Amino acid sequence: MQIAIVGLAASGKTTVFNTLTRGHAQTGGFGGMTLNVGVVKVPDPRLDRLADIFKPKKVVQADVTYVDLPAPPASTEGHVGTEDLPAEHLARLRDSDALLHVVRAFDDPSMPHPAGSVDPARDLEQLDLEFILADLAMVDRRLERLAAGRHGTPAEREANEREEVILRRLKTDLDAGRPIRDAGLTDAEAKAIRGFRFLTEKPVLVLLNVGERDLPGARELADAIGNSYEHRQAIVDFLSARIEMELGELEPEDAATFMEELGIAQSGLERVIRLSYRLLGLISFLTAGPDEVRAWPIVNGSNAVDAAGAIHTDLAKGFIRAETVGYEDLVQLGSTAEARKAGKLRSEGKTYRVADGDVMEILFSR
Ligand SMILES: Nc1nc2c(ncn2[C@@H]2O[C@H](COP(=O)(O)OP(=O)(O)OP(=O)(O)O)[C@@H](O)[C@H]2O)c(=O)[nH]1
Ligand SMILES: [Mg+2]
Repeated sequence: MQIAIVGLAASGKTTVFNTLTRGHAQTGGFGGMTLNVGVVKVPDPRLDRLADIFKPKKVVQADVTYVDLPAPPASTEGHVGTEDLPAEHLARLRDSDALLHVVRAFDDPSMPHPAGSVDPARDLEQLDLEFILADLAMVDRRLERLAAGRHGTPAEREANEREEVILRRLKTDLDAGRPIRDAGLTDAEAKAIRGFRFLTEKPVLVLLNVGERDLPGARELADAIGNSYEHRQAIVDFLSARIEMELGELEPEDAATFMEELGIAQSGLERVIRLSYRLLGLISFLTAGPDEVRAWPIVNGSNAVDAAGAIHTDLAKGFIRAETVGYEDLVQLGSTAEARKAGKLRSEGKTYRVADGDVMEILFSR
C-alpha cells in the first residue's frame, strides 16, 4: 500500500511525513523539490501475542509506504500546473493507492501562509481543483485521440467505444468540479479506466493540520469542514503535526506523559494508519508458524483465494483450502492443536470471506 502526502506549499506535508515515518526530512520550505519516501510498519499488538505462542524466527508487520511530494505549481489559463511536476513525482502520485491531503489550519507568524491568510476550506478546494484539472487534461487528450482514429479490430473498436462513453461522462463531472471518486463507477467501468490512474479517483484522507493551541476546537473544525465535504471515499480529520513530530522524538514513557497532559488518546501515527485502513477498506489476516508471524493487508470482502494470492500467486493458483482460526480463539486456546481439538480450526474453501484477524494456513498444490 502506498499513500501520497499532498497539499499546498507550507501546509505541513513534510512535518506529517516525519511524524509518520519517524524521519528527519527538511521542513520549512528547505526541502525544495525533493521527494521523500518512507516505509512505516503498521502497529499490530496481535502479532506480539502470536509471537509469544509460536516463538517464530521473525515477526513481519504489514507496511505502508508514504511519499511526501512538493506542492504542484498552480495552474494558469490553458496550462495545468500538475504537469510541471517532475516525471518521477507524477508517477509516484499516480501509483499511490490513496491520498493524504494535508491542509493548513495552523497560524504561525514566523511562517506566514503564502496566500496571506489561514483558510483551510479555501486551500482544500484549491488543491482539489488542481487534481480535477490534471484528470480533465488526461480525459480531453484521450477523447481527442479516440475521435481522431476509429480503426483497429472490431473488438478494439468496441472497447474504445465503451471507454469513450465512460470518459464523456467523467468529463461532464470534472467540468462541473466533481471528482471521479464521486462518479459511482461500476467495477467494470472502473476496470476500463484503471490504466489512467486518475488522481481524483483515489480515496482521500484530508488532515487539517492545526496549531498546538488549537487542539481543543480541532474536532469541531474537522466536523464542520467534513460535513460540507460531501464526497465518497473521503474522510476529514485533524492532527497537530508539530506536536506529533515532537512526540515521536521522545522516549515512549515521556511521550505517554506528554500525551496525557495534552489529552491525546492515541498517537497521530496510529490514528492516521487506522483511518487509512478504513478509507481503503483494508483488513489484515495473519499467518503464524515457527519461521514467521506476519500480518497481510487485504481489501475487506476478499475471499480465501485472494488472501492466498496476497502471499504468492502460486498459492492462489494451486489453492486447496485454508485452515483458519480466529485470532481470539487461537490466543484463548493457546495453540493450533488445542484450537483443532476444540473444533475452532475450520477448513475454509475458495469462496470463504476472510475476516480481520483470521489466522490462516493456505494448503496448495504445486
Ligand atoms: N506552529 C506550527 N507550525 C507547523 C506545524 N506544522 C508545520 N509547521 C511549520 O510550518 C513550516 C512548513 O512545514 P513543512 O512540513 O515543511 O510544510 P510542507 O508542506 O512540507 O512545505 P513545502 O514542502 O515547502 O511545501 C515549518 O516551519 C513547520 O515547522 C504545526 O502544526 N504548527
Ligand atoms: Mg515539504
